[in-house]
Amino acid sequence: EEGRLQQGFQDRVDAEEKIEPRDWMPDGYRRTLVRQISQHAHSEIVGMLPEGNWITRAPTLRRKVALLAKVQDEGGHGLYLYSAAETLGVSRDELIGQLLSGKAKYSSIFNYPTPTWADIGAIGWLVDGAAIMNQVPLCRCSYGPYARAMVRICREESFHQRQGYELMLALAQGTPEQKRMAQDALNRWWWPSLMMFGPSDEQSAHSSQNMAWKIKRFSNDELRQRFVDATVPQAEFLGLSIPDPDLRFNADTGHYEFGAIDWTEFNEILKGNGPCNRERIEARRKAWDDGAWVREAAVAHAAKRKQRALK
Ligand code: FAQ
Repeated sequence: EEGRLQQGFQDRVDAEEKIEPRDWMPDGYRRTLVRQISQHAHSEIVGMLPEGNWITRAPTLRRKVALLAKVQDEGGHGLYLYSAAETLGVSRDELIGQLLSGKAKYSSIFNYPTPTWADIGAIGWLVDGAAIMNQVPLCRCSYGPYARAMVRICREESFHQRQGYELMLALAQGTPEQKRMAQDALNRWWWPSLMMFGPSDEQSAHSSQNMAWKIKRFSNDELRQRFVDATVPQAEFLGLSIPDPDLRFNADTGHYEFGAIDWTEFNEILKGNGPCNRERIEARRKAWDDGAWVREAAVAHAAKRKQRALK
């Protein structure tokens, strides 16, 4: 019976049918989706912190409005993604508990600091750029609720990426000091952005199964290469240099070759030892505790309305 269900499930996936919440699915498929979607949701929510740091200090009203909208979009993405994860039978409280206890991961990239205004440009350009590269294929993910959430998220990420690139362009064409600031931000965000795509294909534990289930459509290394190929010409247009002495274009393959990634740094961040890991979790804990009265009030209000409706 189990074997027949498994086969029927895989046939549907192979036929590009969407799997919906009430459909039968293997336990492993459910588990990996809860893991990935909740990690993605946590990333959006923790990802509001590095940029939120600059909302009160944006240099102009125009920049402030754009940044405020971007950070608000990230909050929205987190909420859709928690809802998508809830369709798999976990509660939001449980997922948030896993983030706050350190059991659940969120993207390594959000454990780096944002000391200058140019970091806001670099995050939009590189971090959202990498996010789009990884997330556009997720719009075709076999799990319906996740795939549908990704469509709107990718449209918004695309606005975020342009906002960041335009900010970098303004700095790169500004005073020598502004240009130095832009270069410094690129130097600090380049390698962490490449790490966002996850471990190399040989090290990636989940890739082959996730590709068979059509959760993932491309491997970590394939997407990382596409990102490098798309981004190097953008850096050239800005007149900035990529901090990689080994970077070169291979005319035979049509791809850029790049230097070795420091996986020790990546693994340390995953273990909780990055520059801002503790600060990020502390900020989320405080937000959760400070929000307790809102959750209690919402529950009390819902109970009162129900009472009134019964009368
Ligand atoms: N950071 O076997 P794989 C955003 C973990 S964009 C931390 O290759 P998989 C938008 C992985 O979970 C960022 N951990 O795993 C934004 C696994 O650990 P586990 C979020 C990482 O799932 C922009 C282990 O390593 N985007 O938020 C990372 O097949 C600007 C082995 O890895 C998504 O989450 C990492 N970078 O592939 C917001 C996209 N990489 O769970 C604000 C959806 C890997 O076994 C501002 N996720 N790990 O303990 C995915 O596409 C996949 O989950 C991958 C990893 C590609 C991240």
